[in-house]
Amino acid sequence: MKILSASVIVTSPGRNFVTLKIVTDEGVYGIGDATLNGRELAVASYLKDHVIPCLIGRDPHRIEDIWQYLYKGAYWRRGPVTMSAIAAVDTALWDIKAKVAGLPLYQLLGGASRSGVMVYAHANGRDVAETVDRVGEYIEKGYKAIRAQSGVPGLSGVYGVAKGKFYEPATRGLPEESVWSTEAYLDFAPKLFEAIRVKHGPGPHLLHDVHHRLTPIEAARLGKSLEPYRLFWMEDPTPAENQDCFRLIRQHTVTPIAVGEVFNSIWDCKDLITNQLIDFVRASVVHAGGITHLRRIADLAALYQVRTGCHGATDLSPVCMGAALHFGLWVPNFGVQEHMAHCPETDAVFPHAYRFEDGYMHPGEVPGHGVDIDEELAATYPYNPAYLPVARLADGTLWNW
Ligand code: CS2
Ligand code: MG
Repeated sequence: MKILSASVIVTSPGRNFVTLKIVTDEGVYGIGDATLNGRELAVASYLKDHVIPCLIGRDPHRIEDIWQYLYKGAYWRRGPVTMSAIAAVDTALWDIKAKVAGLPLYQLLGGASRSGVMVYAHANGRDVAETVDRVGEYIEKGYKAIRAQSGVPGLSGVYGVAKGKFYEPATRGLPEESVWSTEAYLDFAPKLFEAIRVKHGPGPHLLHDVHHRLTPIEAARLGKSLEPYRLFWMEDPTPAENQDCFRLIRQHTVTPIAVGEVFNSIWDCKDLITNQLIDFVRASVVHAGGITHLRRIADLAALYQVRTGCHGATDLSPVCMGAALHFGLWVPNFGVQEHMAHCPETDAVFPHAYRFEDGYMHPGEVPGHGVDIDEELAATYPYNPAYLPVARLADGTLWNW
């Protein structure tokens, strides 16, 4: 079998997505997600102009060799654009291999380690009361794990709080700017989780995304102040460039820490994992080099009892979600999978076999990763530039969004 052709499909059903389609000379094809929010066209070009010419004529079954070829052969290793492009190729090749084998992808990874993949939903509200109600709505829907994000009094445009029903971070046109205040947030956050526990009790797993906003000592303070509410995790408390700073957070709090959605390779995770500075690694199929590389990250994490908590926001396409659910059904050190539901337009462009049931998702039993793309429908949604927001402090200082 040989790779006959490959194409990049850019579409915008509700939001922008980039998908790679690889077709073999035996008519079997595979697809992979290559969406990098706010920088989509950079990956599309990387694939179209640099990667696809190198794929034609190769044996699609040699997934590992092609992965190494694209990683080492690029000379310029790592980084979000390169690793998202490699991820798209890798995911498409695993899709092909599983289709040829006539098996759902998780069977090729080693079979199911559980009956379903526990997922967490996004409950967000303009204030405590609204957020507490949203949490209740998701409990009603069967979710066992819920992330809670609320508006903070005195702050407009806080991360994770929807303008409408559903939260979508990227906005059309140039980046929106919002003003951030750590003081207002630090005093407020414990009150939110106290209210949720008072209303909904000790049952639900509660998660919170700090979204890189705090300094290490502020993150330590937050973690400590949230301990009474036994969070499942506190996510991205501080930017993870200087990873030694997590030692300071660990010194002060036992609130579990999740990091890694912006990570692109095992090298970004290694020190946090081997020094027991995080409890969950959030690297995803699409941004961390595909199934082939994410397995390596998970295997390293398992040695340190660090569990997976893969990123699954709406800017990761249903193709990524499908692959992530196969990965989540297999991976021995599974923690939880993020599930931010896509809009109906997106779901129509990406028909899929995965389903939600009582707080768990299952990738389905069809051969491959179970997600397809309707190219005709996709073509009716042209690309529409959109950017992630920017945050500034009250004095205008550029801050971490
Ligand atoms: C967030 C994301 O879901 C999350 O955990 O951190 O919504 C993130 O802001 C977006 O994926 C960025 O594109
Ligand atoms: Mg996050």
